[in-house]
This record gives sequence, C-alpha cells and structure tokens, in this order.
Amino acid sequence: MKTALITGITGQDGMYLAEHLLSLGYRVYGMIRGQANPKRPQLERIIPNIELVEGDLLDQGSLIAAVEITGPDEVYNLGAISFVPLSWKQAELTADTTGLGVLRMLEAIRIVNKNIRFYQASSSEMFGKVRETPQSEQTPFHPRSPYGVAKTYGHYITVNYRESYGIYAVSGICFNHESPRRGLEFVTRKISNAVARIKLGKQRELLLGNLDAKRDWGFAGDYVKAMHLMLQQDEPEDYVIATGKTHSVLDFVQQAFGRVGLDWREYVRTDPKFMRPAEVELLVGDPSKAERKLGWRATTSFEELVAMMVEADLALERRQRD
Ligand code: GDR
Repeated sequence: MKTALITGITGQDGMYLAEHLLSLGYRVYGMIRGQANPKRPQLERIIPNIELVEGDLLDQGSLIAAVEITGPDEVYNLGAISFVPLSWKQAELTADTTGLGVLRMLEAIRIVNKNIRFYQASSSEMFGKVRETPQSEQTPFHPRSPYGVAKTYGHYITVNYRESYGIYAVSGICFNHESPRRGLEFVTRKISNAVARIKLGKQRELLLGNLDAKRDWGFAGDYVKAMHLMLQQDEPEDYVIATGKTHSVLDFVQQAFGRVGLDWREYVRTDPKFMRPAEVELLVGDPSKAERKLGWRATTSFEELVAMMVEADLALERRQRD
C-alpha cells in the first residue's frame, strides 16, 4: 500500500485527489494548518477515510515533522494562496506561501527521505502575457500577478531540486480547472452560483469584471488523475495539463444562463472593482505531451462542465433557505 501526503487538502483539488488516491488503495494524509481549522469537520465528513496531520507551508519545522510522521511515498503540494486578486493585496504572504512554501517542502523531502516523489501544482498563470499560442512545456513564462510570479519560483525550484539532488520532483502546469467544489470567489463558480440563485429568485444581478478574458477550462476531477500519473513514470518530467480549447468569460456566462433558460443581458453588469491591475487575456494549453506520454486526456467538455456546475448549484440553493 502506498502512502500520499497532500497539502491544500481542504481545497477543490485536494479533495478530488484524496478521493482518487483512496480509490486506488492509497493511505492518504492531508496536511491541515491553523488552530481549529473551520474546514476540518466538513473535510472529515466528505472524505471519512482521510487522515490528517498538522503543518503549515510557512513553517519549515512543521513540514519536516509532517513528512517524518506520515512517511509518504508521494507528496502532492497543492497548498497555496490561489486567488489571483488577493495576491496584489497580500503580495509578500503570497510569495512566502505559494513560492517559498514549495522550497520548504522540497527541503523537508531532501532532509527526511530523498526517495519521496514530489508533485508541484504549477499554473498556467506563469504564461501570463503569453509569448505563443497554444502554450506548451517550452513556452517562456511572463507572469502578470504576484501569484504568477510566486508560482514561477515554485516551478523553477522544483526543477532545480530535481537537477541538484536527483529527487523525483515534477511540476504539472495546470490550466484552469473547475467543479462544483470550486470556491465562490473564482469566476466560474461565481457565475454558476449566481445563475442558480437568480433562477430561484434569491438574487437579482451578477457583477463581474473583464468578460473578454479567455481561459482553457477543464474539470478538476479529470486533472487530479494527471497529477497521479505524473508521479508513476520512469523519468520525472513536467507536463502541461489542459483541454486545448479556450472560451471567454462571456461564453461561460451565456452558456450558464442559457442552461436555465434566462437571457444573461438582463442580469449581468460589469463593475471596475473586479478588474485586475494586469490581466491575463488569453490562455490555451497544448496537452499533447500529457496525451502522448501519460495517456491522459481531458474527458469533460466545456458544455458538460458548465451544466455540471449549474445543476449542482441549483440543487445546493434549493436545499438552502435564504
Ligand atoms: P484565474 O481564475 O485568475 O484564471 O486563476 P479566476 O476564475 O479568478 O479568473 C478567471 C478570469 O475571469 C475574469 N473575471 C473574473 N474573475 C473573478 N474571480 N471574479 C470576477 O468577478 C470576474 N470577472 C471576470 C478574471 O479577470 C480572469 O481573467 C485560476 C486560479 O485557480 C489559480 O490559482 C490557478 O493557478 C489558475 O486558475 C490556473
């Protein structure tokens, strides 16, 4: 039986990955931070077989202890400050958690057991102001936010520990991936939840920022399978994980409102407060390496993803009275 340690266990990807690894027969530890973490009871209810260990990406000693206590074969570093707008407001904390946190976990592995395999959740935000389209493993980075800059550090320090110490450390450059478990602050879930609430008469309008931004949106449940596959190869390598298709925020809006038979123009307004100081205008990944070497492919279409999220929010909002 293999053992995995996952940081970011209370997030969307952490939960899907834990479920996937448990279904494969893994023993799964989630690293949880803070005193009386409010997400802990919900996590233990949704994934009863998860085991939890305390640790914080800001605290080197706690990471060494977490790796020593759990004795993992594989570590998945999904923990980060992941909301791009917050990274302008708390740039230093973002650098520390999202950037240096990767170094601290790699140090814990180097010190405790160099045979542990390491997955780093890198991001398409590293491409930022894109140099070519579609973006592949060879495309140069030009991050556009403190978050993107921190992820770029995390990416390169992962490559460096692989090259310096021979650690099986890989980086998955994941494009946007969504699900009914996505936080409400991210645009897809903000839209699907608003559509459900408007349909049920609980909300009147939806305020958004840039409707023209284009993203390569996939389903998180598909993407965690690629993360696992990346740690099962003979050689450690980095991979782009994407669908290869791009859609605008407006496409998502139209599709989501259309799903419940409403005309988005009657409800959506733009508000400058949701605009970013520097925007990533267009992302579309080239997943051909992952298809060729991992045998991985995104299996959920854009239309299926939007439908899944709107239906889940309709069910949720019907259950919740407000
Ligand atoms: P992103 O995701 O920044 O791509 O990063 P997000 O859903 O926040 O934004 C996507 C695009 O939508 C535009 N947008 C809005 N965004 C939000 N959040 N709220 C709005 O009201 C709104 N209106 C328009 C944004 O400007 C942007 O262009 C996500 C995160 O999960 C990262 O952690 C991850 O690394 C990348 O995806 C891949």
